[in-house]
Amino acid sequence: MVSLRFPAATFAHLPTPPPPHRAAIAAAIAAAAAAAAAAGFALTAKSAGRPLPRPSHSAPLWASLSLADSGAPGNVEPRTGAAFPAETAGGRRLLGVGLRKTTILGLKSIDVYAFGVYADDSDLKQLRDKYQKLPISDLKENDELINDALERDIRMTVRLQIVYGRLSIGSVRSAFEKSVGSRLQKFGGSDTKELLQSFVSLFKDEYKLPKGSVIELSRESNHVLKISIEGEDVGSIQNKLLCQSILDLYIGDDPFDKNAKNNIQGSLASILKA
Ligand code: DAO
Ligand code: DAO
Repeated sequence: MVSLRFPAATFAHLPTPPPPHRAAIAAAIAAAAAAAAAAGFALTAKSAGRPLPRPSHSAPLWASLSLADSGAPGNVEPRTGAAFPAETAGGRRLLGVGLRKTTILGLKSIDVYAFGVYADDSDLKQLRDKYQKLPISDLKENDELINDALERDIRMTVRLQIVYGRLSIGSVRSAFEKSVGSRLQKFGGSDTKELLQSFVSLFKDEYKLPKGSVIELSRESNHVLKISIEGEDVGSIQNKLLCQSILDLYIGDDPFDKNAKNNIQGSLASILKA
């Protein structure tokens, strides 16, 4: 049985006439709230009156996260130059960065987004009792360690920076149905179609994801998946399977970027041995 709930979706009143992209997000969030209500989820749209953060792409691409801001050189995804902060706002530590590509029309390869995977150090310590005794070389290859990271109540964030300049919401929906859908089936079996459909129906056409946009997919305590676009919460859902399925795309056994997965697992191993 899958439980689906949207405890909070946030949109803020804008203090000044907003850039078109942000206005579209606010409108889309309102529409998503209505859709969720119609579909029977508990979703509360709270008009907080707090100013929205500055859109990062009003500056040139990547300028808001310069190398100087983001610490060690390992924080730049080398093929795209996308820079990732060493920590998220919530203090989660960067474990590794990578690239999500796809092919269009069966032949042309495109870079869709760069990503960084983060985890909460204190939550990772749950895994120490089980793994600290193993040599680091084992931990770097240990599939059970990854399964535990995917399944346990460990706060993690995947931060996406859009690289592809012509991303439509329709293509995000169908990519999500395919990638996340296959993982939901892998972990959850048959009754996951409805969960997936309800979830992707919240990705409204009004959202815009221009090059440079930052999306965060966060697993909060108790398996709550929280999504934000440009620092604004767009909704959350408590669902263990969905959290696990999304993280599996990046660190599971058939990841988008194998090299990134190896680096992430290497960082996990070092943290557990420290
Ligand atoms: O323009 O036809 C096209 C190709 C678009 C490919 C899109 C892949 C989308 C991947 C998900 C992005 C999630 C932010
Ligand atoms: O790369 O296949 C993939 C999965 C990417 C997950 C992207 C989730 C995007 C959620 C925000 C959409 C808002 C329109």
